[in-house]
Amino acid sequence: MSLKITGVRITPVAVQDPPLLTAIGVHQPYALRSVLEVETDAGLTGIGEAYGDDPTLERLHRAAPALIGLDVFDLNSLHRRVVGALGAAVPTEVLTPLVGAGSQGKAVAATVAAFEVPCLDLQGKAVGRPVVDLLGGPARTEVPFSAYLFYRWAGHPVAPGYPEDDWGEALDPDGIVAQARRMVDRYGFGSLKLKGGVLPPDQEVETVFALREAFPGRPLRIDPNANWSVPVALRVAERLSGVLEYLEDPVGGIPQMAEVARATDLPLATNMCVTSMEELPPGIEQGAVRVVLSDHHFWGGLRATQRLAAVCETFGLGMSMHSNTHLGVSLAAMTHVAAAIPSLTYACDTHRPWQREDVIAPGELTFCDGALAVPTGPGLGVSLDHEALARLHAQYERCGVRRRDDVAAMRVVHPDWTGKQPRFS
Ligand code: GKR
Ligand code: MG
Repeated sequence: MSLKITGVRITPVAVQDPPLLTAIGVHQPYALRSVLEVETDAGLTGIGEAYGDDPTLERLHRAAPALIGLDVFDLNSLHRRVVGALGAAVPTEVLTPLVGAGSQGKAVAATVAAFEVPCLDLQGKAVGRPVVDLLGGPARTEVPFSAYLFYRWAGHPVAPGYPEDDWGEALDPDGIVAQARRMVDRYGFGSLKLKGGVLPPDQEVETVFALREAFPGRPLRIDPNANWSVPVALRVAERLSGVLEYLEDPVGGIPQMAEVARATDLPLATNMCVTSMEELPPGIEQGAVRVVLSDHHFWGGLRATQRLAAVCETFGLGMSMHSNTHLGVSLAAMTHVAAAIPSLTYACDTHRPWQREDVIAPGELTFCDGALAVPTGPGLGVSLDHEALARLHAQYERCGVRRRDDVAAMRVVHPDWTGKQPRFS
């Protein structure tokens, strides 16, 4: 059966996003994603999801024409064609500094990943099997996710009329415990992750203690996205020794992470200092991390995430999964690949509970006891809701946001805000 690409549609969308506070600022009222539809001569269409910021869109549009005629089973050629189309002057800007530094390799990997997922969706649709089966079959039939807790404001400081959510403010331990309670009651999450690097570190430690008291026995994590100096990280690590499942990116850079790692018994995890194949050797040699958070969006796709898993297993590193704001197509892809990696034993991150809008048909992916059942339908096992896609594309056209910029969003309230890191030293 011929299954050659005849067309690619890239639709940028904007989704409402709450005012979640981060190490460098605050989320904008809209987060950007793009939805990919890859058409074939067999009449089948494969779907995928990528970031929707301008640099990503530029890379996707540069690569797309080179994919016409590609057999969707020929994923090695997909890689070669993307490299050829992007050329040496590939824009290397990353979505946010919260996922580490940009590089040419990472830009290529992100572009390959964006098109690999629809190709795998198409392969699955062609043979009538779910993507997890194309990746070697399920090591688990359900994938556990963690509750992703954020300090946050009740509403965005924007023009009246913006439809705020009803989660309310969370700026202290009680607020975060209440948020966690709601996440746990609603979705059943077992592990809890606190996005830190926002308040003075000792206050964030108090929040972790409050979570431990409110949810005894549940695995806890904190992730200040490299907003602490080494001395601050060492002090926090001492206070949280024995309390955390892992400490994520306390400081920036492989040598600094290695310095902290040498001084604590807490496992350090990262989605900032080891985020690409070329960062693995120095990260491993220097002993900077014990857990790598994978993310198929920037590691090069679902198969590259499996290659990452092989390296992690070889060197005794654990694996978890990172998330930015995303929609249901990515959630399906994350679930398939997590299910296919036996050593990915930590509950995965997901921003999904923070989104009220989606591009997939309602009710297709539902958390039950904190986990998602791996879709069993052909391909990704989810389908696009074209009306929703059109609505969210219109929202993209209207909203004017074209890049993620937590610093600019914070300047609306604090005009002198720089977002410079590390803020706490
Ligand atoms: O979306 O605010 C956010 C997150 O902080 C995200 O950008 C990070 O990359 O969740 C991520 C992380 O674990 O570092
Ligand atoms: Mg992180």
